[in-house]
Amino acid sequence: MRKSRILGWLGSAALAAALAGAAHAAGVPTDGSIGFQESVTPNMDMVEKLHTIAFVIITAIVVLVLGLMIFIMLRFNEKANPVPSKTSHNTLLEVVWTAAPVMIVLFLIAVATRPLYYLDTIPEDAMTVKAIGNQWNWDYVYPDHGGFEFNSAPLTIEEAAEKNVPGRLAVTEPMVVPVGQKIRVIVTASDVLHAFAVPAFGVKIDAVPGRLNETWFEVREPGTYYGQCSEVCGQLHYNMPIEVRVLPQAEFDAWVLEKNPEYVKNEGITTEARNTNTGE
Ligand SMILES: [Cu+2]
Repeated sequence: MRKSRILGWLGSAALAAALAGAAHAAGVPTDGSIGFQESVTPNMDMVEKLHTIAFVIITAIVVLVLGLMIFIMLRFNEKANPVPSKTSHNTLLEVVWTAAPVMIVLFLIAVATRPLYYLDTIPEDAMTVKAIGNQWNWDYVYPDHGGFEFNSAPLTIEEAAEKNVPGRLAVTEPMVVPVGQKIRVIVTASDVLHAFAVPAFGVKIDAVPGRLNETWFEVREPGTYYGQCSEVCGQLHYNMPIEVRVLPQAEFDAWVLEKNPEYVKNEGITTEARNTNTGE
């Protein structure tokens, strides 16, 4: 009975793996899926590529070490090898097992440097949104659009079901950004440690009280993308979602107009206008 249950589990895992590619909707986790959410930013593309390289290397190491262990257990156990040799050194072997890991680490450093630098360098023409973590919701501030701000709190499971949006992920008012534009997110917290994380964007950064962290992304596809606070921050940490709505520029401008009519009237809202205003 136990065997059939294990076989059943293996079968469903294999099926889930096979379906994983197709089953992934952008921006939302799906039941039974394996691997990352579909990437919608160059940032996540890089993270994914690096992960694949490291994963291949890790798998090869695991297979090699496991194979060696099994070989040694079979070949050199007391029964198969009653009189052990007294060998204590092998210069060639020692050089190889020192040099090989060093080469692997150097290779990983070589392939990781460019993505790390890319993810860490905020483009100068990025639009800024500030995200402030609170126990247990987020505040968003738009300093480039007159500094309006609003709170983004989780919906209850009932409210989410009523609106037909994902529970524990959808919020009262999402962060909104334009598609195809570089977005700098300045992240901080008002009380304890939180973390701002959106898997489809390849973004995850700590929100630390009294300190500003920053990250950035540029989304290719309009849509709604979900993330969660990713630093254990207290009793309701499990229900501190992040929802980002990515809109075409015109719709984003209309949203800004709705949020801050005064600013739009006085200063205009296009990126060009903003850059002229700030003298960039
Ligand atoms: Cu939190």
